[in-house]
Amino acid sequence: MRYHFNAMGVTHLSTKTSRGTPSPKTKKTFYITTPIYYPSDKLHIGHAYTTVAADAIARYKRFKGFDVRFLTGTDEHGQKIERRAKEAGKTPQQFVDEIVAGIKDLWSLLRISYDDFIRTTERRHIEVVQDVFEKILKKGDIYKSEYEGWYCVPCETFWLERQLEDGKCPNPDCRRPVELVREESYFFKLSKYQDKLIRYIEENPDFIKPASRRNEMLNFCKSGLEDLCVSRTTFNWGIPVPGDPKHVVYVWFDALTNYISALGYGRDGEEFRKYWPADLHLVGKEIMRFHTIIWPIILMALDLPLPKQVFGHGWLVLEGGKMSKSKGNVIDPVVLVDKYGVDAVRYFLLREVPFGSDGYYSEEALKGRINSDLANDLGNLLHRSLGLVERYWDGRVPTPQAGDTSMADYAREVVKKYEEAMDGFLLSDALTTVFSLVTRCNKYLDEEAPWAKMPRGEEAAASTVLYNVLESVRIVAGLLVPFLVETPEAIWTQLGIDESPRGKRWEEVVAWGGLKPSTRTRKAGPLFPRIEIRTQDAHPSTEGGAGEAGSELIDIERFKELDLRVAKVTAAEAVSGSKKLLKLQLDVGDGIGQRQVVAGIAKHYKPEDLVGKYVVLVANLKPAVLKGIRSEGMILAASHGEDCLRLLTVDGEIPPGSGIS
Ligand code: ME8
Repeated sequence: MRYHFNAMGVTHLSTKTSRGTPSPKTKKTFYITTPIYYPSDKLHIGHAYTTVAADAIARYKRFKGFDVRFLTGTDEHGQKIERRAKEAGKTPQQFVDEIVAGIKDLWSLLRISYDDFIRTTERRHIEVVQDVFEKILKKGDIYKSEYEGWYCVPCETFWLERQLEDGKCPNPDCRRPVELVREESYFFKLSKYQDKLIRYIEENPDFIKPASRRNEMLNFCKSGLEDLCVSRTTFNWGIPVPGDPKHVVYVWFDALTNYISALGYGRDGEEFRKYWPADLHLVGKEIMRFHTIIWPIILMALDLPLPKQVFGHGWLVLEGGKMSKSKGNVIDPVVLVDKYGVDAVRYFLLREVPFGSDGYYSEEALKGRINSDLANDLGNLLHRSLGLVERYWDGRVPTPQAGDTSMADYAREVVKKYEEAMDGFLLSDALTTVFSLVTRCNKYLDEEAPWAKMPRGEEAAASTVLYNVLESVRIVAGLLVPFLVETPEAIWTQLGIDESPRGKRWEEVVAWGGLKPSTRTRKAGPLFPRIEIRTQDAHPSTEGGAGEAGSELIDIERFKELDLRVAKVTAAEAVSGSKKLLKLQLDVGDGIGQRQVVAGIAKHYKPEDLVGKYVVLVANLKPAVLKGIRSEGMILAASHGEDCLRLLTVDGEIPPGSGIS
């Protein structure tokens, strides 16, 4: 299919309002874009990575009070799509319409908060591309000539003979055969702008990030830019060149223009004036060249300001290399969200890979993150602190006393570091910082052991500890707002806060002291249920079904989940009304402190025989209540039938709290 012109030819667009520097901005704006996706296949988890990252940044900026414009969309023209449609027995338009609908569904599943979705087959885009092409043509920076060279259809990229690798596409991830193209073409004078672009990159160190990609692009420019072929005549599925409709505009020239066509460049100009230049183009590293060389030169030719930053993130790869349909190793994000939930998938994508570098994807790593960070560290912290509130403070947030500011100071430091990371778009660093606060809280709770303070009558100190932990958790939920879409609300609800942190002012959410003492808490089920990691999952190549002996084995990682500690019995007494139970007080060293455990050993040990013994405690067992007495862990014993039971002890003295492995 080819776009038809009306009798008047190309629609001419008003440009009066769109030239030059936009008018001064009254409110802080933030314009962020993702690449526009090829609707040629179903999108995989690698594609989702770019968009989830952009979404987290957009949400953060909104939280900080910016007027955000977040754009994504689809790149629907070109030879690749035309061929795929033909193979599928569809017209290109039918073909892309179906896939685009699926892409939009995926973005709503992942809760991508885009403000606009541009399709390059929309009239609003086509008109702007034709206008841009014509303007540059009139200026003399596009000229007609003859192209003879190589073209890679899967990459939609022109290559010079000397760039090919063994006669094939030099893109290390493609290496497919290239096609010889000889046709009349329009060329864009990249060479004319080479020095200007080099100067610009050198004078604006933030324009290309991370720095390694900046050097790569600078070297590329310095090696000499060739004029770029910007039209094709051997297929139809594209935007016709104005006044010469046997040519269609080169798909990258067409696609890059989306960043301004979506703002109505050359039309009423309102949004364009407000949001251009873009604050951030977020793209994968393999398309940096298009975004930091071709796109800036198009903008220079139009006398428009350049985007403030192009950030090239790394790839999410599998052990066998990059995901691709041809390798048959694509991971479907829909399946993962279905299995693990949207927040777990979003968390994993943004936490696992240092933003900017490549990172490995595996389902084991995803499960590991869910279990260790979300279920154990965060979920358990909330659960056990609310458990203590229920047990000792009648389910109400305790009132802190002045004095212990250690957690408040720590939280303030975390907020500062988090802001620095987020402002540099270092998403995984920001999450690491948030979870350092979670870890600190768990440690603080263990060290301060409010459950031991209460029986000693140190209620004021215990209240302060609990308040500090709950307040830190409230702030943690706030800091997770850009990343997770359900969990921050769930945490605030359990803390008894009726509002959502989303939509509240940033300053208010992160300021220490937001949680009101006496608030009635609402402890609920775990935030993230632990995922069973079966041996077969960890070793997918292991043969054998679930019924075989091998499947009973656990791996070392699973064993390490047990926190086994040496504990010294400091007191023991019978539990009234029970013939089986003894109540023990244990010293578990400086790290964990005192623990009270109820053990079913009364038939085998007298209380006085136990004091001074070194026993083995499972320290990370969920607390339980036996005969109305709280038991914080379990001591291990060997048993043989009903009558024979022997406690596990250690062979000689060792400091209480020592780990057992
Ligand atoms: O390049 N890991 O579209 P696209 C991380 N239409 N990111 C990945 C990835 C992976 N395994 N696989 C893909 C295009 N991506 C053009 C863009 S913009 C004017 C035109 C990222 O659908 C990739 O790096 O091939 C890119 O940023 C995005 O998905 C879209 O890729």
